[in-house]
Order: sequence, then C-alpha cells, then structure tokens
Amino acid sequence: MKTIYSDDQRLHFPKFEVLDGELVTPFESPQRMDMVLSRIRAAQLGTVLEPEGFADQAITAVHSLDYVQYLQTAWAEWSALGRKNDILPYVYNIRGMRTFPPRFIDAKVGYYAMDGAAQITGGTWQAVRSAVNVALTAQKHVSAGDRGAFALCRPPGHHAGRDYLGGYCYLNNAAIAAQAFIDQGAKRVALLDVDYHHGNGSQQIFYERDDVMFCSIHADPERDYPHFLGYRDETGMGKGLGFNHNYPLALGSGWSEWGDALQHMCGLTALYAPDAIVVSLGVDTYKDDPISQFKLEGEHYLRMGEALGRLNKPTVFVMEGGYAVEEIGVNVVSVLQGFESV
Ligand code: FKS
Ligand code: ZN
Repeated sequence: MKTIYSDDQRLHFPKFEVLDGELVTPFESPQRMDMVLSRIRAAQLGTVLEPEGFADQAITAVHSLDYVQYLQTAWAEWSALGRKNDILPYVYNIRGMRTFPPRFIDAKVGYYAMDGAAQITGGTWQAVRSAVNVALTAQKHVSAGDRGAFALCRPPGHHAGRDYLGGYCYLNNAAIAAQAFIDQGAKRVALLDVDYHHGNGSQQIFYERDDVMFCSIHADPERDYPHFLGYRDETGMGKGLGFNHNYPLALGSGWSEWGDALQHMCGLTALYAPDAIVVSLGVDTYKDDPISQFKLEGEHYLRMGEALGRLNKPTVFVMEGGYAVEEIGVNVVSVLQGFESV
C-alpha cells in the first residue's frame, strides 16, 4: 500500500498546549510522523510518495470560504500587529452573541475557534494545506484503482468543522477526501472514525446528508473531549437522518467493547454498500496513550485492519490522533497490514 507524506507538514509546531490548566509540550508533534514513517519503511509496506497539488475547490466543498481565507491570512494579520507568539483566542463567540463574520483579527480568532487547542503559527497554513494535498493524493490513487492508500496527514482534521478549528485540527482532511469521492461520481461514501475522540467536525459537515454516512467509535463525550457532541442519539437530520452513527464507550473500555462496536459499525457499512470508504485512523485508543483512556493492545490493531479489509471497498486511511509515540507507528502499520491481509 502506498503512503503519501510531505515534509511541509512539519512547518506547524505550536510552542505549548494547555493540559489540566498547565502549559505542556504539545502531544501533537512532528515527531509523531517520524515514528509512523520509520515503521512503514521498516515493514516495507509500500512506496512513500510526495503529494500532488490540488485546487482550493476541494477544500471549499466542505469548509466555508471565509473560514479558509481566515486560516490563510491569520498569521499575516496577527504578526502585522507586531505579535510574535502563536495565535490563541482570548474570546469565544458563545450563545446569543452577534454571529456575523468579524473583520478584526482578534475577533476572528475567537469566532473561528471551538477551543484553545489549535494554535496558529507562522507555518500552520503551509502544513495544513499540504496535509489536504496528502489526503487528496491518497484519494486519487484509490479512485484510480488502488484498493487502499494511507494519507499520513498532520495536523489531523476530524475536529475541524465547516467553519471552525479545534483539538489540533484546522482543515478536515478525511471529510475533504470523502467529498472528493462524491465529486468524482461516487453515490455513497462511508466515513468511519476510529480515533479515541469523537469526530465532531466530520459529523457536523455531513449531518444532513445521506451520501456520506458517518460512524464513530469514541470515548463517551460526557467524560472526555470534545464533550459537546458524539452522543448515541445523534443520528442525522433531514435527508441525513439515519446516516450518522455514534458509539460512545465508557472510559477504560478494551477490545471486548471496542471490537463489538467495530463489528456493528462494519455491519451497517456493509448494508450501506458504499462505493468507497474513508477511515479516520487515530491510534490513541492504545492502552499506553498518554491522553486517552481506552485499553486496546497491539494485536487489536491487526484485528481492526482485518475487519475494515473484509468490507472489501476502495479505502483511504487518513491519519488522525495517537500520542504514544513509541508505538503509534507499529499500531498504524498493523491496521494497514491487517487490511491488506484479507
Ligand atoms: C483534555 C484535553 C483535550 C484535546 C484533545 C484533542 C484530540 C485530537 C485528536 C486528533 F485526532 F484530532 F488528533 N485536548 N484534558 O486525537 O482527536
Ligand atoms: Zn484523538
């Protein structure tokens, strides 16, 4: 299986993140990609390719134009004021406030943010834009006939909604790849999110649509991030009713709970009979992940890959989270090898 990867994705590296009120070194780091890449090479999974370029149209098919322009110009507007530190909101656009898109940078920073875990730095736009190219290149190989492809994207994307960033995410790489299949003629696409955290951005983007079914297995949002979306009763709206499926699991869940949810999700996916599948592949479900509380073990990633492979559909894997840097590469490779083995 081909892996798509770009060094430009390193240009994003915020100085800190806030964890339990404390400034800590960001968990979402360029080093994560090194660990995954080195395992892909060691396992000889396949060639590692640079992304091709794609037009912005693929992005604005799922994100609002004003939001994309904000991401593109935020650093210039911020640094024009003499500011040198990473961009972080100091006000949010909360319930009942004016909702027109603001013009001044400080207002925009709050308006387009869901939380304070996605700083914008001088290199963020270039990294984010190249991650989209990585996802779209993988999508292109799959639509050209490859059974599977791996988009080693960074920063991740599944928390990014139509017009907001959050949780390390800026542009929704997986949603953009899913939409690309639709724009190329696919009738139905399944977006399967196996990251530990609920893919709130992906859910929001496709909530009222029946041509992209979104399913997510994740930590109960009552107890873990993103808290305000990802409950079981969120089943879609309008035309999309019945095409959104959440599997919130208790903190501490292991393979017996997780594997059951996966089996159910795969059953629904088979019934949906999609033309293509996009997997939001987070491996922060691992027992030693430093910010997560599931208990999957090494062998379970192979099982996960086999179950996804048995769906037997053209599949794009898009990297999301995973912070146990020593093991994320091994676990990602296991999923991809499991997929290829069936
Ligand atoms: C809880 C702090 C929560 C934000 C966690 C973000 C998780 C990101 C991710 C992604 F795939 F997007 F990278 N911090 N005390 O793993 O879902
Ligand atoms: Zn996650």
